[in-house]
Amino acid sequence: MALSVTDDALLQTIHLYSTQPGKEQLNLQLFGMPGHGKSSLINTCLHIVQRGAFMNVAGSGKSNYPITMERKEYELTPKVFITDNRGVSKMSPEEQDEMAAQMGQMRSNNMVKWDRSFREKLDLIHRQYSDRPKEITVPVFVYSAESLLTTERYAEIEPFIREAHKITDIYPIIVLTKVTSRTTMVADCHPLFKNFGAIKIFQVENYTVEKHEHNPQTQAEILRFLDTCLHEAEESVRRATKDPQIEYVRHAMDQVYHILEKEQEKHENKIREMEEKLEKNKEEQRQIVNIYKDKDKELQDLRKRRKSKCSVM
Ligand SMILES: Nc1nc2c(ncn2[C@@H]2O[C@H](COP(=O)(O)OP(=O)(O)O)[C@@H](O)[C@H]2O)c(=O)[nH]1
Ligand SMILES: [Mg+2]
Repeated sequence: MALSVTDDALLQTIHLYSTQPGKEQLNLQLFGMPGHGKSSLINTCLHIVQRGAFMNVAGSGKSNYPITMERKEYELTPKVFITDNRGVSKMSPEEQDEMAAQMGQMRSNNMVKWDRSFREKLDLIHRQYSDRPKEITVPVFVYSAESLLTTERYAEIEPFIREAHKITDIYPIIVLTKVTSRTTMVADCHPLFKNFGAIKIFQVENYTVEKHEHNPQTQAEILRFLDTCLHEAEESVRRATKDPQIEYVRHAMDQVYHILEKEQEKHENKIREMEEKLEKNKEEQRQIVNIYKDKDKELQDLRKRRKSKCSVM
């Protein structure tokens, strides 16, 4: 594998990278829909950084089985890890929630669980807050240039990008994959992602099981991408404006607030319904009483009339 002077320098920077005191490792968290090339991106990064033979370490092509709940971490260097997350099919609130948990480093047993109950979520915060992992998280969003970025898709992705930024204080780094055959689509994607604030965009033709002969463009782009991730991580530590875990707790608290608000609304509606029912019952009672009164009056009149008839006779 030939290395240009620039590539060689970048590769060295990556290998020599060491986290700042207090932080043990850097974690590049990959997100994106199934089949968009996350596992392939990991294989490509491992192959380029470690300079060994190409291997399908991350299990590329196995993404069509959504039951895979695993979240796997791969070591690029002793200080830099790259994490493959379960493919996201729809950017549903549950999935966004789970991504928020992962970016806030609030996860349990490395298992991805979309439907974590509220109680579990709070317990997790409790348990992990005292034993906080010292990772720096850089969110990376993987998007295939073969997939049309429609308005609906755009609307689905937007909250994720916003949330990822809110939690990590880093705009997700965008990696567009499968770019060779889709150059026009790639150009269309750029302004859309930039609109989200995600201005760091890379175009990668991944190495795949079928096609992994040396590609100087892929190599250069991957090295630039990794170098940018390191820079972003260091910048965020330097800014130190946000603590991802506190941001996650905030996110969870917002949810408690919304759940309580909804519950209260439900109760208020129920009370209103019962009050209306009570009012209706009272009205019915009033009507029955009136009917009785009328009947009673009729009866008395009848008696009076009978009495007078009798006295006449
Ligand atoms: N041509 C091409 N194929 C790719 C690229 N990246 C991934 N693939 C193929 O797309 C399919 C899904 O990739 P995979 O990495 O498993 O996606 P994941 O579900 O996001 O992990 C596999 O068949 C890969 O070989 C790429 O950049 N170019
Ligand atoms: Mg995969």
